[in-house]
Amino acid sequence: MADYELLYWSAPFRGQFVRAVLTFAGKSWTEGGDAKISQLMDSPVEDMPVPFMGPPVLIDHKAGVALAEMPAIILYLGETLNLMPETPELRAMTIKIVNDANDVIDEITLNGGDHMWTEKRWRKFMPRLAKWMRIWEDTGRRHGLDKDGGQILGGRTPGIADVITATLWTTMTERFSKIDDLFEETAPMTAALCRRVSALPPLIKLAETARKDYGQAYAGGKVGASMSKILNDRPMQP
Ligand SMILES: N[C@@H](CCC(=O)N[C@@H](CS)C(=O)NCC(=O)O)C(=O)O
Repeated sequence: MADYELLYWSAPFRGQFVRAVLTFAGKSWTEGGDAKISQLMDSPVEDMPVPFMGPPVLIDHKAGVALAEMPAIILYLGETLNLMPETPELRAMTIKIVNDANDVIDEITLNGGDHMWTEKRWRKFMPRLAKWMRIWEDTGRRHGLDKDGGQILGGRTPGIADVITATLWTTMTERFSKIDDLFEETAPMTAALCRRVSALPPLIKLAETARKDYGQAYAGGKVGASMSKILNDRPMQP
């Protein structure tokens, strides 16, 4: 039996952070699929594996634990799989980065589709997205990151904060050329870190699986389509 069951839509978006950490830790999981998620969301909260509003939900079969809220899931995996840094400060910084990543993906999907992207909205949002990128770049700079090496929070080898960083930016930059251009220009050290971490064999395989299973999709629904329309000005990776 797989170690875990992940309930997340058939798209990368928020679920990809959980998939990436599981993959990085060498863990196996099954996916419940879209129909099961919809059915659970429609069921009484008393019948849910954990009371939740929206996925991801992770079920750890062996421990008999179910969790929702992406940052809580990442914290649980980090703690139980011994992937968290040693000091309280770096553990807190790791979770800060996870929450920042969650904020960025909410903003880039205009809160899950409250509005659709237009050229005008994108131009207005660009400085704010660049500021997010500078937040990553300066976090790395303060921890000794450079273009040729280092991690976002220091240390000798990549940890959860690096996997979350690479998942956030690589899933977007591979699919949206305007984000890619802005990222390379604004946060070159973080971009280089993302390339190094995304080149780890398990993460290469995960990205290939995502492309095979979800195609060019990043997030579902109409907002996903409006992102593809407005945030791309050159053909992206097949
Ligand atoms: N804060 C939650 C957000 C969960 C969430 O918004 N999930 C989305 C998919 S990414 C969903 O399908 N929500 C359905 C809903 O809220 O009705 C987290 O970090 O996990």
